[in-house]
Amino acid sequence: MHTMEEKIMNTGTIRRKTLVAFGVFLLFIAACIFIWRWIHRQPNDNDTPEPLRYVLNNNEKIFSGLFANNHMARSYPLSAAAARVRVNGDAGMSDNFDASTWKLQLVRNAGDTQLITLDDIRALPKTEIIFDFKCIEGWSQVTRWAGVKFSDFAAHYHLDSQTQMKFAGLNTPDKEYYVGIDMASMLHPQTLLCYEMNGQPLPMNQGYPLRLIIPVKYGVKNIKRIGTLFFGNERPPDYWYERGYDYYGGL
Ligand SMILES: Nc1nc2c(c(=O)[nH]1)N[C@H]1C(S)=C(S)[C@@H](COP(=O)(O)O)O[C@H]1N2
Ligand SMILES: [Mo]
Repeated sequence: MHTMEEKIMNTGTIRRKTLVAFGVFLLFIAACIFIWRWIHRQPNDNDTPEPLRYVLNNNEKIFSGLFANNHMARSYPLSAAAARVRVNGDAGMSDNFDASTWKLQLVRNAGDTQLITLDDIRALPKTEIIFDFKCIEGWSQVTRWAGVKFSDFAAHYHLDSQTQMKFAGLNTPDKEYYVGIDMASMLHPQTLLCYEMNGQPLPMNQGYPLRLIIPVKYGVKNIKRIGTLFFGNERPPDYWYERGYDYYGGL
């Protein structure tokens, strides 16, 4: 049996505990506001406050370290491939593009650009892949693509010194969209210079005549309508990196 006194004491204890809990909560909120303000008062690197950029750069180190060419993206049976493939992103996909005069500009060295036709590329060994294409916006879709492995292309065109470099850069013909890819990912056996989707030539809005399909990266790196391909040891400019995403965009 509780006496009246005990009950009053218990109510007091409860009230005190509630006040302490509420005080801790207020302190927590204040700390969050303080940290948030501090982050935003820091200098920016590439539009991202430095503390956040620091986290992104460290993620990059971890993921580029983990990455190896023996890690394969899962492939799927033909029956899993979507018939209606989602279209996303139209930077560099201007209407006034003249497909009839398109040639891939392969910059072998500064001032040494080789022009390559779609027929040249189609003549190389063809590889097909069905994989889960993942966009950073949160959707994914199992889709079917075909083209030449970049590694086969590089062997055919004797890009030996070029593939010793750290990065490949790819731009649309109008230079409105551009990506930089680390060479290990470029040479990955699932990375394609792709000219077919679902057994048909690429649709215009999906990058006709040639796009990159790189299953070890998020959608952003799968540049549609490649105009120029070049190589270097410095990171080439990258459209979504400039908008705050991590450079490697790996999965
Ligand atoms: N030229 C170009 N390529 C691009 C983009 C773009 O805006 N322009 N968007 C990227 C993004 S964010 C995604 S998810 C994929 C979408 O490819 P899809 O339209 O074939 O689905 O293309 C990538 N390649
Ligand atoms: Mo995307």
